Amino acid sequence: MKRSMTAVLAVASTAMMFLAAAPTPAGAQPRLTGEAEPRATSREQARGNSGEQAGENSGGQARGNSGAKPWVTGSYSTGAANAWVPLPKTAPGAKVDTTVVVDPSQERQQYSGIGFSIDETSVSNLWKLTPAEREKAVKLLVDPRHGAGFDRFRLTIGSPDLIEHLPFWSYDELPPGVTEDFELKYFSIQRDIDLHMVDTIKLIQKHNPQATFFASAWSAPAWMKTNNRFTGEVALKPGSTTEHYQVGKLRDDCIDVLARYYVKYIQSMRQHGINVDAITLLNEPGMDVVYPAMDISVEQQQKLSVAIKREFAKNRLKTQLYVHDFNFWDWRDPNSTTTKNYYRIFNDPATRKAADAIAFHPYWGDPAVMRDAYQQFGKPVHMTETSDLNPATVLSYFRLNAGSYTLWAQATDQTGGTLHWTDKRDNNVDWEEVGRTTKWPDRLVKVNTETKTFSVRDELYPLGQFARYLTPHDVRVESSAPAAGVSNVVYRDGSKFTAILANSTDQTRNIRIVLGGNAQGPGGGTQIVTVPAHAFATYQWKADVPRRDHAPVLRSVPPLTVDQYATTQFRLQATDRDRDHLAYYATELSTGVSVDASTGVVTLNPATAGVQRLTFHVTDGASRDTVTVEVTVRPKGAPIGVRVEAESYAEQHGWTEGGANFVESNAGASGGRNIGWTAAGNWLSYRVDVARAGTYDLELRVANGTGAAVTDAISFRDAAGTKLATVSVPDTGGWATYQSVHVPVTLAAGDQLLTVYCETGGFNLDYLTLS
Ligand SMILES: [Ca+2]
Ligand SMILES: [Ca+2]
Repeated sequence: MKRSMTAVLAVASTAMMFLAAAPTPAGAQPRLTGEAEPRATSREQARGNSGEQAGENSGGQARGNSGAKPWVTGSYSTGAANAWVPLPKTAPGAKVDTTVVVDPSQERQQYSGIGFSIDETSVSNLWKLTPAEREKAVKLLVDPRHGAGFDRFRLTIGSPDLIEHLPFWSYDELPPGVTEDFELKYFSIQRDIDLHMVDTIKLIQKHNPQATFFASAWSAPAWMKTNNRFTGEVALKPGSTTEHYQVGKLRDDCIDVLARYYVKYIQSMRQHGINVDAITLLNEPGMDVVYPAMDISVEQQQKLSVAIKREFAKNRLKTQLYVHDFNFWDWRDPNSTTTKNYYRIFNDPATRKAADAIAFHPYWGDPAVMRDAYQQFGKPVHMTETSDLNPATVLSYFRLNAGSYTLWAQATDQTGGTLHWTDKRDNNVDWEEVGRTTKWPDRLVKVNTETKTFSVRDELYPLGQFARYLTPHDVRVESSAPAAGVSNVVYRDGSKFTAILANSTDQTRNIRIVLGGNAQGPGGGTQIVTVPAHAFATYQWKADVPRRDHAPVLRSVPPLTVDQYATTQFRLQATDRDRDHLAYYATELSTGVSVDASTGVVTLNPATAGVQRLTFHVTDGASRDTVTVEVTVRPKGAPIGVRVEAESYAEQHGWTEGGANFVESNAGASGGRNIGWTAAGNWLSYRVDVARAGTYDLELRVANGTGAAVTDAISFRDAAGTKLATVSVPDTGGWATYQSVHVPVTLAAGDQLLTVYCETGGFNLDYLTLS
């Protein structure tokens, strides 16, 4: 696991600076879908399941002016409404706000699920409900027709790092006097049965027969380890007073028996009717903590991977092996020399062959590592543990090729308690005290142990916009980058397309969907879909995919030099021998860059100075061509009234440039990024062009997850270092939950550097605006 936000702050405060318009088509017309059905039908077709119609999301929908059947079906959720609502009708003649380009010539990862962990704390809380209330909770979470349709679950092999009922346990606990058990005679999963883990899985299977399960161990049994201890043991690294390492290592002579231990677990679960279709090699190898954890070297990981696959084959198990199961940063970080660089396990061809997928956790590092690993090794990547409930994060991770998204430890009680988890590096920690004092409030499910009722967070509903509709038959296809406040991810199952669109703005957005160069909808290009403000909406429709013929060709674009915060345009030009309709798009766009899908006109209003390489594509739906344009942005001050992204700083002090992820990827932040890991004495400067001297309103967009307001956290200074204003940061309730604070500042005229100075740390900064 997972640093909780409190843990993140603790690390930060100890100054460990890592992180941790398309043309009207004359050609192919999309076919109309027959009925207004959601996933129920696709799942039944895909998985041979009988079923009923899903009533609550088969109404409404975008209809043609002719009054014909809807061409697109689906639903939307704003979260707060706590419902999956029929798609709104699009007003006739509505203005198109943006175009989503779908490129079926570019297939990416298969969808394999969204769900949560069957950890003992969560299970224990669910079993404090009455049977009827528990069933209601599970149904709301996993039923694809009447609930969110969660379908991917993480089981724990022995106890994980977080449980309600002590002690932590493995499945091979030895009686006094017995020191080893290479025959695994004492193997038993009885504790999982006694603690209702198996019962909970059965309940999930009842309400979602398509649910799938994978499993992770946090440690081998104590006797297989060099220090004969199941929980973690830490020591200071030689020569360091702050950095620790995990003392407990896997014994080299226990690699094979650990592989057989995994086999026995999978076989035991099968006896209960539970198919564990994948295991991870080990949760977070080498984590320097005192909860259950174990170190395995790169060489041991290689040998264990091969041993596991050998034992699986011997026992005719088709179970997959996910390697890594740790942070982005621990896999690889080109900007850091201290990462574990576990990607090195693939230097061994046998390990590369044994691994079916690479599993990631998000607590440290850059999520783009998933995309890079997917491209480099050609293997699926999965988010196997995360506490991030933000549906925007799910969408962005799926765009980075994650095949699944599994939440961690999502049910606590009304106080946020009932868990034993600590980041304290104390080998003799008082676990009873940890259990009394550790609180993880505001998880997805809150169980009130007094009233025996539950409540869920609003995020459940937008998360259902993915899980209710997608199946493992759906493969992601490439699609255009977020634009006009609307992001998207698109999947294809044969001729059926599923698009999830997220509108992060305060206004309704009307969106044209273009497949290749062809507008989607009856009548050809006249149809648009409408996404309400702050909604996640799912659209399904059927369309013919263009056949492969002649690829479009993009003309190269010479390098450009432009001014920061000034608007410049150029045009992409492509030809196609078949005269196909073409669409222009980019999969990633930096702030201030946009491309018109039909004309290929690129508009630059760069927020960041320096050299940028911009990559654009053109597609006819059957193939694509790509061009990269080098743009040099000359630094200029931001005019008054223009939003200045925190990450677009001119200079900074206090953070390690390139050595730490202080510029954090954050799907909820403006421009997709924020500045984090603030500490007293750090500063960021910004270039601002003040046309007229005067008093302006300074807006700072900040987040603070410490649980307390930070008084006088920031001073705003001019180029001479004079304090123009001091700003306090409120408790915003989370590190990704932003609020604006306003303060008046008096500025001289001219293009000048202004500084955001951290008087203290304890906040994230998204952007600032002077107006
Ligand atoms: Ca063509
Ligand atoms: Ca930002």
